Amino acid sequence: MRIRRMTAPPDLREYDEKIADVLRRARKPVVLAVNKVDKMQGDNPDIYEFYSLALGDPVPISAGQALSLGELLDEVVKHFPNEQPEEEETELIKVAVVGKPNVGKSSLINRILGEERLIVSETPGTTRDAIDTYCERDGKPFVFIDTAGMRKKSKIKENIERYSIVRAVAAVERADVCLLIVDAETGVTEQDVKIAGIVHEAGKGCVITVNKWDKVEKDHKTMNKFAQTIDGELKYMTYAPKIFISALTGQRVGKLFGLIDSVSQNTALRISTGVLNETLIEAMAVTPPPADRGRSLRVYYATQVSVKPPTFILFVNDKELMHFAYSRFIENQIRLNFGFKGTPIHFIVRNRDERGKS
Ligand SMILES: Nc1nc2c(ncn2[C@@H]2O[C@H](COP(=O)(O)OP(=O)(O)OP(=O)(O)O)[C@@H](O)[C@H]2O)c(=O)[nH]1
Ligand SMILES: [Mg+2]
Repeated sequence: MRIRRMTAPPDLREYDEKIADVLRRARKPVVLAVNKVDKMQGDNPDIYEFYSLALGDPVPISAGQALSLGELLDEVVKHFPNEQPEEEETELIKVAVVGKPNVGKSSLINRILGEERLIVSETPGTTRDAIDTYCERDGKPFVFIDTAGMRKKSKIKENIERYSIVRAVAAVERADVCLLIVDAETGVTEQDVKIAGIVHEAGKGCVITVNKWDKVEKDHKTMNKFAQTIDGELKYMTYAPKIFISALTGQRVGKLFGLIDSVSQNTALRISTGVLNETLIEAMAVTPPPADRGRSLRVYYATQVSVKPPTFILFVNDKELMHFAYSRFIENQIRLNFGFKGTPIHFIVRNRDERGKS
């Protein structure tokens, strides 16, 4: 806002022109207020000369007599950006499709898109680059990232393959949810365990997607048995939902979206401190921590500090007493009560006297 005195001596007028010049060049909205106009009624021929500043219509005011200040503010407010609450933008869900070579990663994305956009071949190692494809489902935007099949490191001879792996790992880093594609014919292999480890360590949501289900001879028990075997092989990832699909026939491919969406939401789930503590106090009263050389762990207080992945701080009497089995117990209690299907959960354990530090 520029306020100009009504009666300015000639040298000050020159000064006004200089300022007006700067303001015009700044290309910012300007409201030109002409001050010391002590008579608001009727025509005010004196303010016309201020049009020459080329800063728009001058607004006559009197600061001394508090005249027309409301009008001035109205002019100022007209330049404010429209503050209408923005429609909540649906967040893009980034999905990395990972798995060993030839499990059907590119086939699956093609099936999702309903077109043969990505190259599919029986030759393992067909896809070399991570490729992003955008699609919408029920108004929700998704990006699927096709990645190069990850092989055992020892077998990687060529640099080009090593870089494909680096890019696949980078795709995991970028993703909200990973589809870990497992071959129904071969079951979970050592290689799958390694790839699952990468996804888990990265703290990403995961859906275990068993592909080529069309190739398996099955009865009503096959799926459950398969799921149990996966849980046995991928012990640290039992939180991940499993789905049995065929990229070839399209079986259950449509169901992936709902699953991805719910896992993505779970990665960002927040539990209020009150409810969390109530739940933990109750669970720990029923199953107290075991004593270690006469001393028992005490958890005083828990609070969720972040999401993606959901991370909890536990304040305890002595963190040395927090053993794996008991942190597993706490994790299971949290999952039992609040869900978190498909996302890893992290814990930070602190001694109570560390509270407030760092
Ligand atoms: N029977 C059957 N074959 C499939 C299915 N999905 C993929 N295939 C076949 O498996 C082979 C490999 O498929 P791709 O989609 O190229 O596999 P990929 O995981 O992208 O492989 P890389 O890019 O080499 O890592 C192709 O011959 C596909 O036709 C499926 O659900 N059922
Ligand atoms: Mg491929």
